[in-house]
Amino acid sequence: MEDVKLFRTWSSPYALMIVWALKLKGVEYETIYEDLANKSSLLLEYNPVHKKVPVLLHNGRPICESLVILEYIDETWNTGTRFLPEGPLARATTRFWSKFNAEQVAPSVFRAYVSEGVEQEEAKGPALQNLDIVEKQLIGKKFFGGETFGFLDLVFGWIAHYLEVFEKAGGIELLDKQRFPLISAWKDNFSDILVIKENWPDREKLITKFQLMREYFISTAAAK
Ligand SMILES: N[C@@H](CCC(=O)N[C@@H](CS)C(=O)NCC(=O)O)C(=O)O
Ligand SMILES: *[C@@H]1O[C@H](CO)[C@@H](O)[C@H](O)[C@H]1NC(C)=O
Ligand SMILES: *[C@@H]1O[C@H](CO)[C@@H](O)[C@H](O)[C@H]1NC(C)=O
Repeated sequence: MEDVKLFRTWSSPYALMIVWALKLKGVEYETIYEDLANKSSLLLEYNPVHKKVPVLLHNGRPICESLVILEYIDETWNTGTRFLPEGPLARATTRFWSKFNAEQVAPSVFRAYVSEGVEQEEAKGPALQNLDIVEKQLIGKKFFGGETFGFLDLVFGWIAHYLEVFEKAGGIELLDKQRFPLISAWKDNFSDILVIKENWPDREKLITKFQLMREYFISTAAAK
């Protein structure tokens, strides 16, 4: 008997990857929605180091950090859909791009969204250059893994929904169809997958949330 619980918030893109992964694997689980302004004692107990969502609880044991959780899910429920490719080299390549997303693509887009004025103009450069690199990864491919959906599609999945939210909430444009034709085509194919499209958080609600978050970041940065 499997006991699976997912600690998440409605808006976290990191937690959404885990929702997709569990649903794609057909794993039954219980959802626990956290209020990050008032974290539950269970969240603090299960993720004492980072105190963040997502946390996966499998038969009472916590697994933290979204990318670690993704690999755990792939190894634990390893029949049917596999997320990681076969073979050490393909896996190393997958982990390389996953790290590039976490360390460069996502932070550079976040900086462009959360800044303003001249600073924002400057921050757009690195974000666009990182997206150029992501674009090149799709040459000749339908998905980041090739013909079939895989680990990197989950990792870059935020680009299909949250990037537009960051653009709207931050008053910037990044994902131009002319400059990024392959990401744009991937976005359509990716968003067409039932499990993906059924679980997007409401776009307008996200924009409102990320606008407020941006105002908060800007006002606290100005106070320093
Ligand atoms: N590196 C973490 C990032 C997760 C993360 O940043 N979660 C945010 C919500 S989107 C959070 O729980 N923040 C709570 C806090 O920082 O206090 C992962 O990949 O799981
Ligand atoms: C914080 O959460 C606890 C339950 O986890 C609840 O009893 C309490 O009212 C909450 N406090 C605020 C300020 O929301
Ligand atoms: C999906 O992928 C195919 C290539 O397999 C591509 O031709 C197409 O433009 C993509 N987008 C949509 C919406 O089908």
